[in-house]
Amino acid sequence: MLSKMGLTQKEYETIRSELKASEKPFFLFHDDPDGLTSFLLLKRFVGKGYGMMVKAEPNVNDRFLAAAKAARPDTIFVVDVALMQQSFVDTVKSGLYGVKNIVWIDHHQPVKLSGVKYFNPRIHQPQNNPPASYLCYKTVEHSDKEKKDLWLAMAGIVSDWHMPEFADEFRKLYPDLLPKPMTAEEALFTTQLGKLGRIFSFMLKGPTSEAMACIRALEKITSPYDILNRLTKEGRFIYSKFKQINDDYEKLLAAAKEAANTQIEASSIGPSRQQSTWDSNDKKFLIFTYKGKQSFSGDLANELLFLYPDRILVVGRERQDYFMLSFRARHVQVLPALKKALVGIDGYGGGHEQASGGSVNRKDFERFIERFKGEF
Ligand SMILES: [Mn+2]
Repeated sequence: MLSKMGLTQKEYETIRSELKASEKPFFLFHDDPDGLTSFLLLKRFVGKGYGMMVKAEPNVNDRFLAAAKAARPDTIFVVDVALMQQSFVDTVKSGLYGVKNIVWIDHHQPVKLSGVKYFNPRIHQPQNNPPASYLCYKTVEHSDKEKKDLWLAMAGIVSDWHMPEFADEFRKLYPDLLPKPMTAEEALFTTQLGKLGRIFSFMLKGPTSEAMACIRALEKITSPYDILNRLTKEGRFIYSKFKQINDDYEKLLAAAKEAANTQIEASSIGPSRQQSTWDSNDKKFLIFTYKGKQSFSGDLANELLFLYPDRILVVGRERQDYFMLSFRARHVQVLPALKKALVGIDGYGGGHEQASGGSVNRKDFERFIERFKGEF
């Protein structure tokens, strides 16, 4: 644990003064709970502005020019987005758009760009990598003596696999949401705080218009219980969107658990309910594929790794001719095996040593899985 986490006090002050100085802020945020709560924390602090999700590729590029032109902001705040194109910066700051400043708060791999006020804790120290929602909470918390947005921050931070130093403070205020000290992972899968994070994740899935309606509802909510216990109109609206997505997720999770318990390494559910063709051998692996419009591979892989920490996991969604895959393992490295198994196969893969992603052509899938398994 690093003693110094996050940005410097001076940096937080600079961001605060940028927020206070902005008459018309425009927020661009990553479409996950960390990005969403980062945006909400900043917007609640200034009490105005307009927000837009950065979906698909985490890159602020020319596809956002039209929106920036329409919003005519004085400052653009970008949170939890890994990349930005110099051409976007140069165009919006050319004078025609009225944009004076771009403030970028992120915690991914640091990059260099000119004309942007860039805040990234990894510049101070590579391992200094708290979520963007942590940085945004540290930015606004001084204005927030009653800690009224602590619950929002905690949901975003824990969703990004981080347990902050102010978790105890949160536990005292909301003992039912986080009953005891624990890791972020345990909190994610066993507590109401984790459920709140999942609600934020699932409400952003599906059509953008529905996600935006949920975000507008969330902007009006002041208590986590409004959502969790469906106490207000807005809370019920968000919960119903969550439930609709979550029902599909729970079905997949149940099928994956069944596959794990019966040692059948793969199962496939979806409209056609096709059963898989490859055989099981032992409990070293858990290979699970599914069909469906909505991707749950990341969520499923993470929860399955929590439930089966000793397995090597491959979760795949069948999409047209390809399987979109997530790989996870706790005690071994999946990335080198993935790279080797891909040689001569129609597919690609990359990511981290113990959490990778990729894609493999359906016709090569069985051969790929056999080769992947052979690497362990
Ligand atoms: Mn993040």
